[in-house]
Amino acid sequence: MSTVDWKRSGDYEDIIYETAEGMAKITINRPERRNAFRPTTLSELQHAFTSARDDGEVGVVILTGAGTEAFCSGGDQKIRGDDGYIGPDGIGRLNVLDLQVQIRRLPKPVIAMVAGYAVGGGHVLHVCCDLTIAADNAMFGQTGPKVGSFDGGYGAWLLAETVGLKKAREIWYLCRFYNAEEALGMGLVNKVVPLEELEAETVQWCREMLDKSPLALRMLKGAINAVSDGAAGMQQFAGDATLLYYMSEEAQEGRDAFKEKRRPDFSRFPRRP
Ligand code: S0N
Repeated sequence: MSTVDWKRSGDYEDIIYETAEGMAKITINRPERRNAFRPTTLSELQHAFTSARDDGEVGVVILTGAGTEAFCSGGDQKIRGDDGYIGPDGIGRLNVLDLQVQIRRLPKPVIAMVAGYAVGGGHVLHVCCDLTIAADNAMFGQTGPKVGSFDGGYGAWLLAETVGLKKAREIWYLCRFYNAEEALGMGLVNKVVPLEELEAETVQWCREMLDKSPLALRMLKGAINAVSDGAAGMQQFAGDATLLYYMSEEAQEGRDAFKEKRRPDFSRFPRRP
C-alpha cells in the first residue's frame, strides 16, 4: 500500500485528479466499462493533464485506471457512432489523438500505472507514457482488427519503436493479449510488481525522478521524443532551447537594452568554440 496523502481537486465526472508531494495522479474512473473512454473522459483527461503541466509543484504525472480490473479498455464501443464516439453534443469525435500528443508534449515524465487490462486505445495510452509500471495481473494488447478500428499513429509506429517491428505487427495482426511478464520481456513495461505493491512501487519511481533536475528530465523527454516526432518534436525541442536561452544573461541583455532604449552590448559574452 502507498502512504501518500492524495488531495483531490477538480469537478470531474469520468476521472479523478489528485496531487501530493510533487506528483499528480490522474485516474480514469469508469470501472463498470473497464475504464473505456468516451469524449467526456478525454476532454476531462486533457483538462487534468493541462492542470498538471501548469502546476509548478507537480514534477511527475501518474496515469491509471480505477479498480484492479483495467487500466483502460480503449474507446467506449457502446457509444461508438458511424463517425467516432458520440458525446453529449451528439457529434462523433476521435479526441484520443489529441490526448496522446498532449502526453508526449508534456514536459514532465508521465508514468502509466497499469493493473488489469490495457487494451485497444487504452494500450496506446500506456505506450505514449514515458514509463509503465505493471501489476502482475496486467494484460496488454491491441484489438482494433477484431472490433473494426486501428491506430495508425503512435499506436502503430511508437509501438514498433518500443517492441520492434515484427512484434508490433504480431500484436496488431493477431490481436492476442500478453501478460505482464511477457510485456516485460518485450520491453513494453519497465517493471512488474505484485498488485498490492503497484502504487507504492510507482510512487517510489516518482520520488526518484522528483530528486532529479527538472530541466534535465524535460530536455531528455524532448530529445528522446524528437527523434520519432520529426518536425513536431523539433518544434518542442526548439522551444526548450529558447527557454534555456531566455534564462541566460546574454539573452537578458538584449531584452534589457530594448527596454532601456540603448544599443545592446553583447561584447562580454564569449563566442564559444
Ligand atoms: C477489456 C476486456 C478484455 C475485459 O474483459 P472482461 O474482464 O472479461 O470484462 P467484460 O465482461 O468484457 O467487460 C466488463 C464490462 O465492461 C464493458 N466494456 C469493456 N470494454 C469496453 C469498451 N471498450 N467499451 C464499452 N464497454 C466496455 C463490457 O461490455 C462489460 O459491460 P456489460 O457486462 O454491461 O456489457 C474486454 O471487455 C474487451 O475486450 N473490451 C473491448 C476492448 C476493445 O476492443 N476496445 C476498443 C478498441 N478500439 C479503440 O480503443 C479505438 C481506437 C482509438 O481509440 C483510436 C485510434 C486512432 C484514432 C482514433 C481513435 C479513436 O477511436 O478515438
